[in-house]
Amino acid sequence: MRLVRLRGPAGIERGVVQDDAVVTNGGERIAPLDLDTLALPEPYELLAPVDPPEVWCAGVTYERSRDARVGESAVKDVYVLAYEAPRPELFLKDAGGRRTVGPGAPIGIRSDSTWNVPEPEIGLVLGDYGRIEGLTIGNDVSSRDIEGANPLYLPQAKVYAGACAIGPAIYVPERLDAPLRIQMRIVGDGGEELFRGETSTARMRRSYADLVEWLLLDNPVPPGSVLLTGTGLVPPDNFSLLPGHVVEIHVPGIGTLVNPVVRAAELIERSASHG
Ligand code: DO4
Ligand code: MG
Repeated sequence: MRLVRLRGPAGIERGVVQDDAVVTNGGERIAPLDLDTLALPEPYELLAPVDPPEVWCAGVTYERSRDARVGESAVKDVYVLAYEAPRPELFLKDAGGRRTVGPGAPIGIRSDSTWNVPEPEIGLVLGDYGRIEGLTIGNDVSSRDIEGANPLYLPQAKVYAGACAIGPAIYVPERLDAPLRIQMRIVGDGGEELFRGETSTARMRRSYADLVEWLLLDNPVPPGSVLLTGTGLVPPDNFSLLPGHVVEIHVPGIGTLVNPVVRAAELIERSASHG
């Protein structure tokens, strides 16, 4: 089952994907829709499938991520230690939804960074008591040069306007432990393919349940929050996102999360001019 959230003439509604349509909670059938991106016809707008009060991220949960951080960082040991330790790396990515966007909306890159990257990750949508209600796709957009300069700069490398995208749907699988393929493509402003790669959650060192248990330990995470579970897909070190690029993250079963790239400062300017 795939659940979506949308804005239409009746306001914000929830719906379920059925064949080639979305059926809203009010019983309205919206078609046609793109079965992959779940883009809806006019005047409907697909939104992030949940409006999370908080977004948390786990880090260095894949060997590929550990190796990338060891390569970039002035302080290499912290990543090896966090990869191997029972306690995972967990950090707060967003609260109040100020930095999180939905499908089709622009993600941001920092003006003080020359090495900006997408991080395609599986997102756990949490209910009461940390129950995993479903899975979505997340993009933990990050600055690798700021992160690599000093681990204490992590919040600046990870938390800024447009640094997180989620969507297009919440997928409720029959079995949570079934491995998922994560594919990412980055396209240039002329439509040329700049990067294509694939990984699988089978390569994750930790289970979803373990990450949630650590996250909720002595920590009142509100229901509806999302936990991104770490990236296992890292573009080559000479690649950096630029305005005009488009990031497409595809997970069979969930769909494709597509987001164009703009300067984070532009997102701040836009929100200021909209009051
Ligand atoms: O401290 C590094 C962050 C790692 C991360 O975000 C990831 O592995 O996805
Ligand atoms: Mg990440």
